[in-house]
Amino acid sequence: PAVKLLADYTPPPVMVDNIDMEVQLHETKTVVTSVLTCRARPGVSVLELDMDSSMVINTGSGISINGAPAADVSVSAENSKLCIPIPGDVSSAGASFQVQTKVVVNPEANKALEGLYMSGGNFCTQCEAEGFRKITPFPDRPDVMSTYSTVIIADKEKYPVLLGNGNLVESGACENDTTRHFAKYVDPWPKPCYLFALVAGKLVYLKDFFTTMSGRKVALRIYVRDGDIPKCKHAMESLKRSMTWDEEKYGREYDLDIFNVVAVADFNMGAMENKSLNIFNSKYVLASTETATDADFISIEGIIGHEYFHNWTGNRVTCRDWFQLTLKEGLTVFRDQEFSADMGSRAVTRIGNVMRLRSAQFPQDAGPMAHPTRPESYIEINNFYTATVYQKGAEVIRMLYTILGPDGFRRGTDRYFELFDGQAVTCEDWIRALAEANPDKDLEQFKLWYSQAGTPKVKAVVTEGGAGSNTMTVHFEQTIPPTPGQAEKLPMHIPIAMGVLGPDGKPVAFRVGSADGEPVMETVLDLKAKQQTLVLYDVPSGSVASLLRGFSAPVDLEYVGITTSQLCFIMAHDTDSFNTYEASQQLLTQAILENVKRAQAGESMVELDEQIVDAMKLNLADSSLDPMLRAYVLSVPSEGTLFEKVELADPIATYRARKFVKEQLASRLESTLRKVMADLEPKLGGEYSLDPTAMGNRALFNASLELVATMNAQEDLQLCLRRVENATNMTDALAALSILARKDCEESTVAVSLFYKKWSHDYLVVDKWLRIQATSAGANALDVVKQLVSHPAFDISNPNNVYAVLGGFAMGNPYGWHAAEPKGAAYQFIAEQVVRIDKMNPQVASRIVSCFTRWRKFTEPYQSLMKAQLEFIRSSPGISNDVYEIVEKSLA
Ligand code: BAL
Ligand code: ZN
Repeated sequence: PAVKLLADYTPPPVMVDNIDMEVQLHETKTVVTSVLTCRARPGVSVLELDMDSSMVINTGSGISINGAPAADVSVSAENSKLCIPIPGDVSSAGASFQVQTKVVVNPEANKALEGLYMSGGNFCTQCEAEGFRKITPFPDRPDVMSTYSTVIIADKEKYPVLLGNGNLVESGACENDTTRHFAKYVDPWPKPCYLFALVAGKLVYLKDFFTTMSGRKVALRIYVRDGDIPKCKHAMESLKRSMTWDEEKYGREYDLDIFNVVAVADFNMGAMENKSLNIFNSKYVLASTETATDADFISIEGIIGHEYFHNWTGNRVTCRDWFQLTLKEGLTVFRDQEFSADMGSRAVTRIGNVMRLRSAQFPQDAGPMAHPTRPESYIEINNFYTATVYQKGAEVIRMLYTILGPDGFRRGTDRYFELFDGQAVTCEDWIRALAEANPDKDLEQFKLWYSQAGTPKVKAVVTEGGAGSNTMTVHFEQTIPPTPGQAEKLPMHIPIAMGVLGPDGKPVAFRVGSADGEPVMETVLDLKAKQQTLVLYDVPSGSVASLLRGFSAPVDLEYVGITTSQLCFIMAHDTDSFNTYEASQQLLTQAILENVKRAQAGESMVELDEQIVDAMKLNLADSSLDPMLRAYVLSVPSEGTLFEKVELADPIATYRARKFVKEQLASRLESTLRKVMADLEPKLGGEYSLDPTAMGNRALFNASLELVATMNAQEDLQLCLRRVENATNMTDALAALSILARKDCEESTVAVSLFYKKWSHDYLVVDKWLRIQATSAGANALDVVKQLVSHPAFDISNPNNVYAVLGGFAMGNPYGWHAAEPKGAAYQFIAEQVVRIDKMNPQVASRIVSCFTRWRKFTEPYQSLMKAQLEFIRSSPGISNDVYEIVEKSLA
């Protein structure tokens, strides 16, 4: 397959200023007629339109130019381009000309869920990145921006609701066929074709409205299946909050009369920001207390916000080419993270962001799929909707925010919209706008974050001045590890936020750079050189530096020589909640890794240091702290995070050591944990609330219960079972189910079966039930997963089901996945499923095959057995470009 290169970019030979579409919807034969108003660059004599081999096109009579049949039309060898010669008189001097095409597509046969397809008996679309070419021939690239008018025509009975982009201008019955009706939508804002969408079906809606800051009234509707309206309230409230937030924080107002959200059950990704017609995976819309967890409510708010925020960062200002994907995604993730922080608890939101970055992006940055936030080459762009482009991309924006400050950043975004509204631009354009608005800042070196892959490693050595000197010296050294295609790296611009805790634990006011500088409580060092030293003055002897506060840069910080007692001190006293959490994670990581070595050497494990136990107790018992933070501090680092800390990971030894430390925490903290649970118990009843404290209380209770349940006391297992049965909210029920599902006991079997019985009518809850089993089962996980795959509730063509069971197993259950017997049996099973799914849905297959990417990370025999499955997949006939790219890069 062809490799596409950023360096090969050339501007579009033909622009399409407007497209008029008529879509005659039929399940197996939808007829799409499009009229493109084009302008060709001088010298361009052939109009090349992207198309897809799945469409039927009559090159003889199906195409005309300015009303006359087009001559000598051809379809390229691989059926991917429609080539229409432009008669000389038509294209002269850049004049507009109109090209009409007519094609037939088959939505029912479309199981790839890209282009026009059917979900639950309704028509819907997904065009990003390159799905529009499956609907109609078009220059399918984001730098071709057009206005759209779309006439959607369908059977009136079966598809009473017809939705398109822009404003509804006309609708009614079809004159020539009374069984059909139509709706015409006009979208006046030029947009790239990846933002095209249509929906037709039997849907009901929740309606509301929003008055924009200039006083325009916007009709808001969330469309769902019959019966689901009561589950839309949270999404609607989130949408209104998003609209207000974008006005207040960025001065961005919504620009059409309607804004629709549609929930569909079959969707490859989370949601899609199509202009005025966001289409969502239903799991990110539908929520009720009984069926959705606190985490679901938070995700819904964040994703509703994310898609809405794209209206400006993505839609009005879009990407020049797909290499620039992070321009819209990194920025929009940063915006949704800040929105969530403003709506809930900032500290807790930040910890969640970083957990996600570390669990998904750090491994990617350290493996064969490592790529810069702006990749320079790809085979299949769908493979680059990655944690690097999204999560690291958001960290890049956050660092800019830190460097420029809130006002400077806002001046920069204002300038960005002012310069580029209605255009398709690049990451350089973004930096240029920020720099123009902040002439005192130099962002040249910062741009390396867009081109250099790999997680920078920052070593920090802190030394105190001699007695009485009251100085603290912090020496930093940065290195950026080699990544595929990038052996050597230049030093990056890394903002390091830091503060100092005095010997009494209180924050210290210190001076930076000279003894007569202004006293500050916190400073941000611009680390730009490979090695750099910072001297702090007025620092009392015995102070401790708190480095990389708020995780101010996406780096791997090694705080050289920090002692267990200093980490415990930070945990107890730091005013930066992130570093409180971070200290706890470092302590637990060290304890686990020490025991991994022992497990590998066949030695008995060492107990948890008393200081750590005391620090944990202190945190746990401090009811003045945010309960969610207390729960996070108590969380034991995931196996995935632990694998990243060693050269070669032994998954079984890691599992045992982690389990041992978890049991240690449980037994050594037992009385405190039980007291916390008893204190929380009365606060948990009453009306369900999404207030951060209420959510924190639930999280802390459930985290405590999970720990005490590691001791398998009958009363705790019974308590879990009762909670699965009787909890009045899904957060508590699911937490209890996940505790039991990990165990081999009577209560576990009963809980799993009664949960299904209770919820078998709700496909989103069943999806949770599938995932919990796939992620929780132990050494017998492969058998469990095989049973789930043949369970009537599992549908292999539904992406959510596949992500839950196969993804949950291969990427969310390291022990079950690696421990399956005979060794490698799980790898083989998943490889076979990947090949099977790839024939239907390459995007989903390619996400699952990523479970093999880090094969080199593991000790033998795991690595060879994983590699063998990659080779099996590569040799399977007819694999998609999507899967091929991941497999090939993994094996390279
Ligand atoms: N643009 C694809 C889905 C999202 O990131 O919003
Ligand atoms: Zn996005």
